[in-house]
Amino acid sequence: MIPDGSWTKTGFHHSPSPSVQVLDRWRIGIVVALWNREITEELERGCRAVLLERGLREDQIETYQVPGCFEIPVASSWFCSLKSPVDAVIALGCLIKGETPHFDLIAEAVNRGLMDLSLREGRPMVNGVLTVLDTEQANQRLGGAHGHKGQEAAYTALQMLELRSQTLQAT
Ligand code: RBF
Repeated sequence: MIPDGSWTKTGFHHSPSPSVQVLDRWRIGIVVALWNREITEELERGCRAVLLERGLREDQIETYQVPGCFEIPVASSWFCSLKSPVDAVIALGCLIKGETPHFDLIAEAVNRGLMDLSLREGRPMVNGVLTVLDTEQANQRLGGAHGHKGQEAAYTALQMLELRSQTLQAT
């Protein structure tokens, strides 16, 4: 079930109700890594479900699949250099520490890549990459004790786009 706006351990996920005209114009890119595919498929499913439930159409959401998390930043930059760039990117992936010796390096590279891109482009790059010790911890973040990180990533993108619409109106 998709939660309505609520407090979770990780913060407040509100459900913006943007005006139809604003909502109609938004385009969101999802970059999903295929390593630990069963997990990332569920992240994407939950993410898309929230976006559609909040009123976006399928044609406003596009997904790029990349091999692993390390490739997420460059594919995100491709979304920004389209003739008609997306308004926000949602990055989804899963890094499992026990199986990834250079876990910290990849996690840091993805974080920095997304942040640099976000500031350069002035667009939200939502970090929905799970960094966990094992698959059990990942599953707890797919609708278990720690919420659903794919859904939360979608709420974050919507919240940032709503804020962006307000700031544009104010300038
Ligand atoms: N990519 C992930 O998205 N999650 C992982 O847990 C992960 N573990 C990896 C472990 C090793 C030993 C290697 C070499 C790569 C791993 N990758 C993982 C893939 C990485 O993000 C990237 O796709 C490749 O390194 C190719 O650039």
